[in-house]
Amino acid sequence: MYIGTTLTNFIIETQRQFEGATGEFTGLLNDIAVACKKISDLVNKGDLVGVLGTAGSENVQGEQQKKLDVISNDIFIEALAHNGHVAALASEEMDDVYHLSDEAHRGKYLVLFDPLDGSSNIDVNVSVGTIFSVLKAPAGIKNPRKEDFLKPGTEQVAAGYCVYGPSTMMVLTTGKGTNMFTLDRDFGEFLLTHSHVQIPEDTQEFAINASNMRFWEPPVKRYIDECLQGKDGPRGKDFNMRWIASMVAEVHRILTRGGVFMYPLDSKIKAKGQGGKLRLMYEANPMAFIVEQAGGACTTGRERMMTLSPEDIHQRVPVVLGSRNEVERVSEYHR
Ligand code: P6P
Repeated sequence: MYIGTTLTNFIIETQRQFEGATGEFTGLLNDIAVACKKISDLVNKGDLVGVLGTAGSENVQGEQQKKLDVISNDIFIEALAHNGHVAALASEEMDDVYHLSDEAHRGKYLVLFDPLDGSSNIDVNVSVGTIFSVLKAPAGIKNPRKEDFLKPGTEQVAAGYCVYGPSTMMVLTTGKGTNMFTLDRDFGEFLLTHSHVQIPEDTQEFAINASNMRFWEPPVKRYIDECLQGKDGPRGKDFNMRWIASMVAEVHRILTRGGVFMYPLDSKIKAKGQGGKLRLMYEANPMAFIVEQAGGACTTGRERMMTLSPEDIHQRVPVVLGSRNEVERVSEYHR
C-alpha cells in the first residue's frame, strides 16, 4: 500500500487478504469513517454550531453528558444502523445493547464504541476522540443480546480510533499491523500517512494522573517513584510526564513516539466498588489491539488485557499500555 492511498482503497486491499470476504467489512469501515468525518466537522466548529457544553443528562456511568457525547452517539447509530453491515451496537452512552429496527437488514458484525472519549476536554478545546471495536455477530441471531458482545479482546476483527486534534486522524488495525490515515478536508478523504506503525520498545515518558498518587498500590508507587528519581535513581535516566486526560490523544502520542500510559486500580476506585476507571469493551480492548499490532503491550498490570473474559459491557479495568519493556516492568513489579 502506498502512502497517500485512501482509506477505502486500503480497506478493499486488506479485504482481499480475508478469504471469503464479501465486501461487507469494507462497507462497515466506510460507515465508521463517515461517522468520524461528521463528528470531526462538529468538533471543529464547536461553539459556532452550539454543540459545546452539557446536555443536562447523565449516561450509564452516571457521568454528566456533554451535548457532543449525545450528538456523536446519534451520528454513529445513524451511520451504522441502516446499511446492513451490523447486527447490533453497544456504546458507552447507552445502558443496553442497541437493537436495529425490525425491517433493517442485519449484517455480520457487532460494533462497540465510545463516540466521544475525553469529552471533559471538549469545552476547553483539547483533543478528543472516538474509539471503536468490531466483533463478529453470532450467526443467525436477529437481535444479539449483551452476552453476544462479551468476547475477549482477542476475538476483535478490527479496532480503531479517530483523534480530533490539530489533524483529524483515523488509526486502524484489522490484525495485520496498525496504520494511520489523515483526513484531507478539501475532499473529505482519509489518506494513508503512516504505514505499519511500530512503538519503540523503551521510553522516557510516562502518562498517569499524578493527583491520585496517595491512592496508588505499591507497585505503581514504586514504578513512578523510580521514574521521578531520574538518572541518579535505579532507572539511570530522566523521565518526562504527560497527562492530557484524553486516552485517544495519549495512545496516539505513544504510537508515534513511545511511552507508557497508566490508569491503575487505586483505593479511591476500589472504594466505589469499581474494577478501574477505563472501560474494557470500548476503550481498553480496542486500544490493546491497536497497541499490540504496533509492537506494544497492554495489561491490567497483572494480565494481558485481550485475554480477559468480559462480565459486563460497561465493565471497568485498570490499564497499563505502551512501550513493551515498560509495560513488562510494571507487570514485574505487580508480581
Ligand atoms: P481523569 C476520559 O474521561 C477518560 O475516560 C480517558 O479518555 C482519560 O484517559 C481518563 O478518562 C482521564 O481521567 O481522572 O484524569 O479525568
